[in-house]
Amino acid sequence: MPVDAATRAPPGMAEAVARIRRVLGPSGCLEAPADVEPYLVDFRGLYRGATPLVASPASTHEVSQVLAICHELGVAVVPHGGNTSYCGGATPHEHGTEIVLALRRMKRIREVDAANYSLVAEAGCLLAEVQAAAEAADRCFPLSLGSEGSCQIGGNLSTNAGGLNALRYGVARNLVLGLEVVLADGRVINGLSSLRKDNTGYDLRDLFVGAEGTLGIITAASLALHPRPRTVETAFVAVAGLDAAVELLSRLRTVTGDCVTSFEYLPRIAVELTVRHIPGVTDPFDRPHPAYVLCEASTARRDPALRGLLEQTLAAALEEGLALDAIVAESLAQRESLWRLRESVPEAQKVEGASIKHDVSVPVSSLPGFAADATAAVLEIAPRGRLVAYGHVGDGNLHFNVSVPEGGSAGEFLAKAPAIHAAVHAIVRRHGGSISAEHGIGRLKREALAEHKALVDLDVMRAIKHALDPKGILNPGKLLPPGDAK
Ligand code: 2HG
Ligand code: ZN
Repeated sequence: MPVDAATRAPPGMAEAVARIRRVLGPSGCLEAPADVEPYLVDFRGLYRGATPLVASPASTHEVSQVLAICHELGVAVVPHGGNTSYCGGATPHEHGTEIVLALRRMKRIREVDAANYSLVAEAGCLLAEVQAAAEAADRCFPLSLGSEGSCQIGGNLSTNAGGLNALRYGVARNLVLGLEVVLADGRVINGLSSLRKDNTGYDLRDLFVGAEGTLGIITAASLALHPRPRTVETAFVAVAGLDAAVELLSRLRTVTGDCVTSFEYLPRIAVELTVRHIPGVTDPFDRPHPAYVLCEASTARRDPALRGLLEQTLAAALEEGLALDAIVAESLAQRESLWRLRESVPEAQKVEGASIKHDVSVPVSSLPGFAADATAAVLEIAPRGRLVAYGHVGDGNLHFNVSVPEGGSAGEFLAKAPAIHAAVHAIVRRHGGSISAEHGIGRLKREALAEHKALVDLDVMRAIKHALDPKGILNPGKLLPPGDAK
């Protein structure tokens, strides 16, 4: 009995809830409205769902039992991590015919193998806890996001999170060695290998990374660690725009021997909004500039020369007019305050009012051309819209966001969202880019996926979904386009 978009609970729901209660006991089941409430609304407040049960298994075996019950009775399951998704991927639908499966009680670091540069973490570990476990072994788990204190590693892998260090270390997918996954019918793939080399057929691990819980539930992961950086230098540089930023990135990568770890771009308005709305944030310079770059370079060596290389490159850039002003952080406190400025931009934009967001990527070399074309297209539709295009320029990922006009009506502005999305996404496509660089598809971008993915790709995705979840119980109505995976 596939659970489709019907608004009626499947006939097996009451029995499923009763059986799950017996398996998990009271500590693993939330049913009171006040307890369930935090699981019903997504991080951005775009969706409000309903559910009769939030099941929180404490072990892989319990996840397996819950899924076996749901599979048998045709009850849909919505996996839920730290609830920091931007696309509503972890929120149940309004009709209340799905149970939520929260991984928060699976929080053990099962193993740290310093010599193998790997660790095994359960899905409910916070990203910050994984980073801390690596650091305690004098290693580094380099995935880093603004939400690392609340997002969970299972969610990071299910959405293939990107974040602030992808330029140097890759995205979540590049940091996984193996996965333990519970399939729709409750069977467990025990793929927690910590090998770097294993050519024994199809790579099942990669199927589940970025699948947003539609193919299986990731319960634990074997993660690749890196040497801990011992020298870290952070610079904040004023530039004229994206052209200058891209040229500066190229120079810094060459001069430092590819030690650039982060390269984040902020237009002037992003600094203005954070200074206006986030207590304690100040403009690092004494006069305004059109745009800025927050750049970090690091190496696992103790290397006093790194700072010199950064300073020399910036001095030459200032001389040529490629950079307009620059500071290199003198202390940990200064470094942290620069990062606070950058990481507060989403919050500041939210406080400022309604916004229309795009999470896109194009080749780094195409960023200036893309941004010029997309800016013109947006301003044609919303002439007073305020462009807040910022982000991970080092890996070609721009959050091409538009804020409501100053003093303008949110309703009128948001009514233009479909036209703005269509225009921006068409330009992304022209520049060989992606309409979702790091936030995933979830519920929000299913229609856009249908428009922008090739038909053959969608066919293969559907075939995989059908093979792994023939009853369509895993996170229905997410990721695959409407009409596909119910
Ligand atoms: C970031 O890079 C996040 O700060 C959020 O991915 C982006 O709010 C956004 O659009
Ligand atoms: Zn981002």
